[in-house]
Amino acid sequence: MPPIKGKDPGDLPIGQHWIKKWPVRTAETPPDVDPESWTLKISGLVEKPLTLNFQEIRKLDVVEIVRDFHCVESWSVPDNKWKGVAVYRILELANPLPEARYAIVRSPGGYETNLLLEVLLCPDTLLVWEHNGKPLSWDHGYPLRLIVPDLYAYKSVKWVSEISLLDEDRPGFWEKQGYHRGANVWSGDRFEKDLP
Ligand SMILES: Nc1nc2c(c(=O)[nH]1)N[C@H]1C(S)=C(S)[C@@H](COP(=O)(O)O)O[C@H]1N2
Ligand SMILES: [Mo]
Repeated sequence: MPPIKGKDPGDLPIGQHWIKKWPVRTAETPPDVDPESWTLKISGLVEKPLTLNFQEIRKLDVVEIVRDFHCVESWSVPDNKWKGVAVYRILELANPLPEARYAIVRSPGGYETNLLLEVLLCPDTLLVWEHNGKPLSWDHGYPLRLIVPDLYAYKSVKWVSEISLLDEDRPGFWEKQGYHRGANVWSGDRFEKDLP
């Protein structure tokens, strides 16, 4: 596709191309859950484990960011407006213990990914329910999906139901199959074997 109007060529990470239509990529059977009874559990190495429902999450400070979305398969969707809450806002309610350094983020269907706690604490790491002014569709992770803009999209778990803090790094669904544990798009961290 030709360059997207208003985008600098430097906005595209190495090995990526822009696409217009946002595809759906789901490895598990999507969960069959009513959004109003949706809960998010914060577990593991926290002082106060907690469970919040969708309504309680929406009452936290709502933020909006506009960021590109990059899948490791090489497609990138430009300029997505995400609306949600910063994950750190939720984690600070649970109060992570000093030994917590890693996390596993899970969906009910068994998809999971590992993340550094410091990545979850970045202000741009969000749990979102709106995309470009409309509620996310169920296929894209409604009611709550993670967005980690600078990591490949396999880190952006759809239908997030649990964030568990750990003192060790455990690989998630794609990481067990050789995809990179860190997944930084700007350094092109696609596969573990790329490591020096
Ligand atoms: N729960 C869940 N989240 C997931 C996935 C998945 O299979 N299950 N796939 C990941 C991958 S590989 C990508 S590219 C993006 C795709 O998001 P989309 O389907 O909204 O485009 O979701 C990520 N989050
Ligand atoms: Mo992906």
